[in-house]
Amino acid sequence: MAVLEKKSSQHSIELEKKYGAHNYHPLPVVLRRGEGVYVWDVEGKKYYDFLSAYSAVNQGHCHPKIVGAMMNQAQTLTLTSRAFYNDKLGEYEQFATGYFGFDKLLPMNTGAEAVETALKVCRKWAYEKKGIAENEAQIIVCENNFHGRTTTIISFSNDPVARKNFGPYTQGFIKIEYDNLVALEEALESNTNVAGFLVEPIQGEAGVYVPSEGYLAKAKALCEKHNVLFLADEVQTGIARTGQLLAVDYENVKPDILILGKALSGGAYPVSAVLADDPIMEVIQAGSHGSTFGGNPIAAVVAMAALEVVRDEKLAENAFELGELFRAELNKYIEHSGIVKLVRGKGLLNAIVINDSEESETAWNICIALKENGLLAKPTHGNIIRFAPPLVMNRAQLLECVDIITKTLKEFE
Ligand code: IF1
Repeated sequence: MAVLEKKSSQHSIELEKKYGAHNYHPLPVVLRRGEGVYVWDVEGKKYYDFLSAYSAVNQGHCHPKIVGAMMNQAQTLTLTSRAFYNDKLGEYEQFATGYFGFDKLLPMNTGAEAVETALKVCRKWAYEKKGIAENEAQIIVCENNFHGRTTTIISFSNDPVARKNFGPYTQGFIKIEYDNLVALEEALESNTNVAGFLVEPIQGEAGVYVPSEGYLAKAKALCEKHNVLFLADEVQTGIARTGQLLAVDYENVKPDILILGKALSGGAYPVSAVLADDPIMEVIQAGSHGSTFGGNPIAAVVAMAALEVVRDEKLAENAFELGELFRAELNKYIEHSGIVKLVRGKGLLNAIVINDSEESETAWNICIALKENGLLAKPTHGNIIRFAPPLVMNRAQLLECVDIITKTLKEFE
């Protein structure tokens, strides 16, 4: 029997290069274990995880309560499809609708599926409740949005790499500038067929753009005035990431349609959801939407456990406090820095902007150096690095990470 070769990092990288589609350019690190705020590579080196799988692992890697729920259900009943009922979905829907304050939940699996579902619900509501002529509905979206990778979603993206050669593109979207209420009002007043406004409460991929104070509340009010649905994509900003349960909570905005994903499962399993009240969700009747895995019993118990962890471990409060500390500590460094222009974000969704071009390699090189120093982060653009650790981090760990980050940045001064 072949001696089990110790699988080196290089071996794993070469396998992916040879047998996997090259749809990512990962940082050259191969992870094999995660626990809480830490991950370990194949060679046993330990890192702080400052990406949290793009804010999916808010509850920390392999949280025992979440993994325990998943393992127990996996040995009992994994999937029935929705052709039959299962004994966990109704319980989860009752729990989650109460948790977020909506009448109904439509269960899906990935964030993009939930965004697509929300777009379908919005259009169907526009035709059947608002009375817009069929196939005429328009949905307003923001420049530099990121809502997923399906053909319809990239149809309203302005990222050339995400769009190129994937046409023909889905119609029915109006793009406006983010954080611009005048542009939103103009779009609402000059188009009678607007069904909805889809927005990220903080634009994550664009570089953690936090909109002006009051933007979300005023945008919701404009939508109400024009009988247009407000769709909040909280796939990345939700589940306590920004220091509130939802980023829209900072402005006491209740979306007409709420889109959740990622940390809804704590990163243990693909779970996403669309929540709305009855007057909107009732447009969905049997046969008009579905998914093989949507609402499966594992997803249901994992999501309930993940949400209980957020509540019981007060992760939103922790994210708020540690976020304030993180930005305050980084700003002390930035005052004397020649390369970092600013730090921005809310809670533990933050980014630093390097004074270099979007096309530069600087942010990447800094992330390589951070890796060498025991912290994993990834640039969103050539000059922006996102910092998003698991929300279970404690103050001492955060301060140690600030030291690693500032020490590494000084190497580039
Ligand atoms: C990639 C970005 C982050 C999202 C928002 C929906 C989705 C996402 C606000 C779709 C997903 C992921 C996708 C992943 C990298 C990551 C990402 F860089 F792509 F933009 F987080 F910022 N709405 N974001 O952020 O959810 O279908 O992936 O479950 O595609 O490279 P998904």
